[in-house]
Amino acid sequence: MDKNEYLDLYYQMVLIRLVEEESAQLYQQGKIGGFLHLYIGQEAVSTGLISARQPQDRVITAYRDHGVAINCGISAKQVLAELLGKATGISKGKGGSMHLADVNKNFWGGHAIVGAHLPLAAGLALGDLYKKTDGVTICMFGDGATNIGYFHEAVNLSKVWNLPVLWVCENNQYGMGTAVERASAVSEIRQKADGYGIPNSRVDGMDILAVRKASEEAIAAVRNGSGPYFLEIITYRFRGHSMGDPERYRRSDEVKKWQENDPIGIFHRYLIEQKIASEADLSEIDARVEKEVQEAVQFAENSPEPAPEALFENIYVDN
Ligand SMILES: Cc1ncc(C[n+]2csc(CCOP(=O)(O)OP(=O)(O)O)c2C)c(N)n1
Ligand SMILES: [Mg+2]
Repeated sequence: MDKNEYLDLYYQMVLIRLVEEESAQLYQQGKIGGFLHLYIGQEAVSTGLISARQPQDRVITAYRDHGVAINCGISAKQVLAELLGKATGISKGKGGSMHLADVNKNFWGGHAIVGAHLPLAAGLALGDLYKKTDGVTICMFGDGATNIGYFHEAVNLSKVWNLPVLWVCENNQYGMGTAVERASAVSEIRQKADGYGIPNSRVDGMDILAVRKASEEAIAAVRNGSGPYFLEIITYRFRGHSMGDPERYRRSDEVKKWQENDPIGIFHRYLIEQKIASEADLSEIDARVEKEVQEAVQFAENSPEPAPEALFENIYVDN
């Protein structure tokens, strides 16, 4: 990677962090309806993973989707406007936090039902196999999703049909208030892939370069026709499951310990220590992101609500 590529990864992670911090404030001001699940702490996962994809590779995820959308090229403006339910949002203000999507950027959403997008990912991958493209479907989901029936059905079928899909489990240690060891029969989630004969590995999700390298290798293997691959990425959500979570299920010293391993801080130190970037380079990015996010908030707040007629639009696909 050249210097600009390193700096771009840093930029994307800081952008996600600030968009999420702003979202939390907007939520507390009552400007965002419904649930809001923040990605703070997990930025290195999607930034490293999606930096390894080619444009023909599809990305699909669950409801913790703001960061994933940004990594797929959706702007902070379009994300924040969507969170505020505005017509200028990426889903025209009708999807909200859990339903960001832009098929033109090969980002297939944001899905609210735990595990339900895994069969969709299998279907997308089947489409690519059928049409003989060399696209890989990258399907991201949480540790909790791996205890759901849909997970097992989709993962099994992916091996039976040798689908070009990369299964990516973001193991952030909890599904709502339930710790992994209380809900999963195996502590290493990747072991579930063994049951379906799918090659798998586990990587530190606080180290963006480790995520990127593992993702590049996994995507290349899938693209080369060897069938599905399963990557477990170890991470932690620094905030509650969603806004308003009293977090009675975990100790504050546990949260603090993980926060000392902040993926942005780790990468910042690495860039300085390796003399890839200077403090001035990184401060310039921090300032640029701050400005970009403030402009995005203004844009979202000043944008119009969807018109009443919009209720009847985007119901059916026009062919
Ligand atoms: C089928 C279904 N069951 C239950 C829920 C309620 N629910 C929402 S998020 C969640 C936890 C999922 O945890 P995980 O997959 O680890 O994702 P994370 O929130 O940690 O990113 C649950 C049980 C749901 N949305 N869908
Ligand atoms: Mg989880």
